[in-house]
Amino acid sequence: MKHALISSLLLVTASILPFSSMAATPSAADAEVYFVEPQDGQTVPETFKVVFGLKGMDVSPAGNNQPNSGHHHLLIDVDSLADFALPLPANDNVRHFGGGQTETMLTLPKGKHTLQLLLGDYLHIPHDKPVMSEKITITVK
Ligand SMILES: [Cu+2]
Repeated sequence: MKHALISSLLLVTASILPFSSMAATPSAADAEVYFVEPQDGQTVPETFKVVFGLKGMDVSPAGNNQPNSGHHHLLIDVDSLADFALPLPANDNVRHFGGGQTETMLTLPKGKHTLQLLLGDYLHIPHDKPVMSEKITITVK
């Protein structure tokens, strides 16, 4: 009985919420995320510095719902993301910088790797439209 009441309340709540409230955080039209370093095609040592650049929006920590802002995610050897409407996974290939960091030291095994930056909103969800860098290729020697 209690269960039925809760689920009907949830149904009502879901149906009265406007669809737009489920939509992703808008990005700024001129927003751009890019690598300050390394450069595309660069050869780097096993541990190297990665510096994130952002124009047109502000960096703010995860959990901080501030308009026109987000935090960096570094995608390592990621070909494609499953779903831009969901919070980004956190794993070795998808690194979150929820503290609002704009650089990191990265250690990767020798060989070729791709790097790409993707801004996420306060809930780690890519913006609409996504603010994503070029995918760069580096060689770790
Ligand atoms: Cu995140």
